[in-house]
Amino acid sequence: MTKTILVGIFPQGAEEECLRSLTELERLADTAGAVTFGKMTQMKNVPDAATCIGSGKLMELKEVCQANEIDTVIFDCELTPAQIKNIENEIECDVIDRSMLILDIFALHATSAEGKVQVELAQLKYTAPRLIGKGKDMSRLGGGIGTRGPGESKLEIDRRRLASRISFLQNELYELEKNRQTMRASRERSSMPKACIVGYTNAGKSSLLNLLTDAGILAQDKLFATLDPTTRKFDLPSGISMLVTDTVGFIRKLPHHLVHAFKSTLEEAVYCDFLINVIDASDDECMEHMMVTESILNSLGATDKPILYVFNKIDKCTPERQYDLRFYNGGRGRVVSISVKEGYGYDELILQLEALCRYGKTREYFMFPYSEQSQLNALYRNAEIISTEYTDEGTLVYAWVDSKAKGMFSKFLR
Ligand SMILES: Nc1nc2c(ncn2[C@@H]2O[C@H](COP(=O)(O)OP(=O)(O)OP(=O)(O)O)[C@@H](O)[C@H]2O)c(=O)[nH]1
Ligand SMILES: [Mg+2]
Repeated sequence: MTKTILVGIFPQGAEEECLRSLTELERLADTAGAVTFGKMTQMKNVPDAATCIGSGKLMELKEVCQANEIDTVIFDCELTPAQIKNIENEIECDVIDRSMLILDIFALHATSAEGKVQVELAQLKYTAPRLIGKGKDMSRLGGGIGTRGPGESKLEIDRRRLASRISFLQNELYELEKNRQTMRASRERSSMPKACIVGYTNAGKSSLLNLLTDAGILAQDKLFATLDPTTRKFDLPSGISMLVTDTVGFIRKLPHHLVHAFKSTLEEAVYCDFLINVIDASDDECMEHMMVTESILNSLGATDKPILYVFNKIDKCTPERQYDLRFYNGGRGRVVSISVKEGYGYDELILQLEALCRYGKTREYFMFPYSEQSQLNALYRNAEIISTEYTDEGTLVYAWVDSKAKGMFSKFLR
């Protein structure tokens, strides 16, 4: 077990936020297999250019580390390669930052070829320069927390090989992205409504897809359990079939390189008809989590879509919290409270999903003369049929259609 100390700095007046962020960092460390020995904070409006924290605090950190045999110190803010080197020289134990830790967890959890390439690419761009900066014997690195490579392989760091490995992986990723685009294009062609489950990490996104479709995705009380998107068909009771995609979760201060490397995965949220934003309502910081999610969706360009806010884990909420949630109006979306674990709120969830599947659609009558059978079949593929009646004139169909289908069959409109 790696023994760590967590360090955070905060500008004047932001101590509480800093402590909350450190609590989350502790969960990240735990997910990566480290135990947190203690936390240290310092009020500093501007980080020290050389060592992030001030020199007095650094001495204090050194003493604590040496007295307690600390293996790794994790900083909650981003550190430059030079800062890492300077701090390590002073305190004589490994130093990593929050981004390196997150990348480490991603490396541990990546399973698909695409996921592994995405993680390694982000690590080579972010972590590797920071490890090289340490100026240690590189062959000895690559075992501890913050320095693990995707899957079984260890992150190899060698300045000479870095550039060529990056360009190799970029080509590799380009090929894999083409695959993803082909899959996406075939989904686009189907007329089924497409929803993407988004939200903060550990909110219960995978559990929700499992509940709806028996997808069998690994859902656990760990951050970033899911990295690879999974899409499943879900048949609503009314007969509408929809496609639901579960994706990687979000977190505050998500490393920039990770967002960039995971762009094609994250873009699942862009190529859907509506979003299902799952929120852990039992978490005291759920409103903050919603803001983080919103801002990442913003940066991906996915904010123009209808959205369903799903407050999950209601079973763990106090009655007061449950009461408050009833009055949350969702800003730009619909709201439903559920407990995936207890099955609470399922019927309401289904009603909301049905409404969203019909978002932007209208109910129309079409009359198809018996000579236009092939057109009638085409309508069946592109609409949700409510009723069909055979009259003297032809087949009278009543259906939910979107504007595209309405245009396609406009000459049969009644
Ligand atoms: N009490 C309670 N726990 C839940 C509920 N829904 C999910 N969980 C638990 O929350 C944890 C996280 O669930 P996941 O489905 O893995 O969450 P996720 O959003 O997919 O998380 P990542 O993929 O790691 O981002 C698991 O331990 C679930 O068992 C719920 O309604 N109530
Ligand atoms: Mg998940």
